[in-house]
Amino acid sequence: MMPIRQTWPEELARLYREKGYWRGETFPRMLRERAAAFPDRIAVVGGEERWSYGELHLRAETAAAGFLKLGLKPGERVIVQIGNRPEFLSVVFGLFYAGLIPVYALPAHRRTEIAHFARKAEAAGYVVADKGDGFDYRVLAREVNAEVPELRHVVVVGEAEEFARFEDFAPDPSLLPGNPSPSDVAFLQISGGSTGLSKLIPRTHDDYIYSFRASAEICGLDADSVYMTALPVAHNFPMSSPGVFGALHAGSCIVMCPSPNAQTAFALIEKEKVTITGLVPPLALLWMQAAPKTKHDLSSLKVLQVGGAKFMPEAARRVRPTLGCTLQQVFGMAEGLVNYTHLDDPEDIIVETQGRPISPDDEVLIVDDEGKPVAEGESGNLLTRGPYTIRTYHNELAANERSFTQDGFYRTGDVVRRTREGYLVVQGRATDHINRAGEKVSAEEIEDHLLAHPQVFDAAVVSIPDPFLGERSCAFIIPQGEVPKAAAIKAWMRTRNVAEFKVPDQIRFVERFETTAVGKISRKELRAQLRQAFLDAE
Ligand code: J2J
Repeated sequence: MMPIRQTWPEELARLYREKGYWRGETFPRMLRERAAAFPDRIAVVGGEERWSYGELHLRAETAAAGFLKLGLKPGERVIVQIGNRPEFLSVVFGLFYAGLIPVYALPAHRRTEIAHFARKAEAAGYVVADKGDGFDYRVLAREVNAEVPELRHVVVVGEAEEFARFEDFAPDPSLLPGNPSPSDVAFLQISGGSTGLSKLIPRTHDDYIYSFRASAEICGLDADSVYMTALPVAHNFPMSSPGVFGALHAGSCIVMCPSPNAQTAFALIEKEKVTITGLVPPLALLWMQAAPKTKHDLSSLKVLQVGGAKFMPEAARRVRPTLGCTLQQVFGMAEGLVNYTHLDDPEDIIVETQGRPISPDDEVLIVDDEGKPVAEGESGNLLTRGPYTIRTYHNELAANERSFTQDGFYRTGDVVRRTREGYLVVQGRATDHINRAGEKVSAEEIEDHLLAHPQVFDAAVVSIPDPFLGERSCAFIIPQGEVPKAAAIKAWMRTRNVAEFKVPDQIRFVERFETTAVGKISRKELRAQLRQAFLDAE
């Protein structure tokens, strides 16, 4: 089994400790300390469940013993695919307590993605909830198991059928290992996958806990806060910015909202007196549309965070008048760097920028295509390094070469400019992916699937501006032989067992790709040309 590491140069690690960013906290210690300090305070609410900090801790201990009794060994990797319910936390903290390494999959992922994570992480276990959103995850688990037999243990929350049942786990404190080291990798997060398949992002206890502890402070979380997750909790944003982990760190209450739909969410905001939640821009638009007509009392909501994709200033300006709360823009990435507008910033900064970095030691470089810093205020490629930004992906030699500079800066792929006040404004991006309502879809990954179709000679997938989604995907296809139906291509994508958000929104058949340039052009230029031609024709 390949070890998983994430390290920073020694002198920087020392600096990050000296400055108090890395405090030697670990996930197991964090929950144990809180459960001891305020056992009866409510930690998480969802469905019929309402667990105190003490209860979450006991459930996590039981889970940990169960995982180890099954035969999983500390250090092994376990894929977790559970939607917004309290068991997400008992499973994940159970894994932390057992010294196991969670790999966070999204509920939308299907066989292709899960099998890929299983192989890359060399995972030994897979935990799912029986059903979610009408989909049966046990069927998926069977398929993945058949494809990757090394995934020895499947655990199901709910009706387990032939698999191990999570609810049957029994406590056994004698099985639990000691505390991990704060510099150990705690889990693997999933990258947006800007080129090809999603990559695995190793985050350490020290670095990640710093990012959400500081986030919780910036977002004003305390014991009286009620943080609701409406986006899928496995996403880095609702997990850590400040997310469910930031909420636990601050001793707040978490509300697991099963769907981001305005009616469901508004009812929960009223019932649980939610004070803060986070959305992607399209959902924020829907909530603003629904708010004036709702019968629910939303007055407890103090902060609406919006991030994951660019929130347009015209829409951003409407948040306060429509929802009666402060907008907070969040520009972050699972690889590290997170920027926030601050709650007391002037309205123009809140509306027009994507915030500033969490840490005084987040290094931000804005460079041209040759790597030279641009003039102050000009836009360029955003490079960053700092106390919670990774230096490497797991098990990705080629991607690591591309994604990090020699001196350890992460190439975000985003094009930004910095205002005089030090706030970043996202202007666009340099990499070829589609940011579809905050879900990142790699053009290359979709093209690979399309090229496997017998009637597809060539394919190029591009992002098209969309008034609601922000961007949608359009696949340009040069057919081979008889021209297939667009619906047949979409149906084909579904047989590839990928997340539904990767199915192209639009299909265009073309005879050839126009290339005005002499000789070969790059895929990137080709995609840019097709996109422009599409827009010109609109
Ligand atoms: C424009 N683009 C944005 C924003 C992310 C907090 C919030 C979001 C994420 C996230 C996250 C954007 N405006 N406000 O992990 O902790 C685009 C950028 C970025 C990419 C990262 C968090 N907020 N983006 O979205 O790993 O292109 O993380 O590089 O999914 O989303 O995507 P992801």
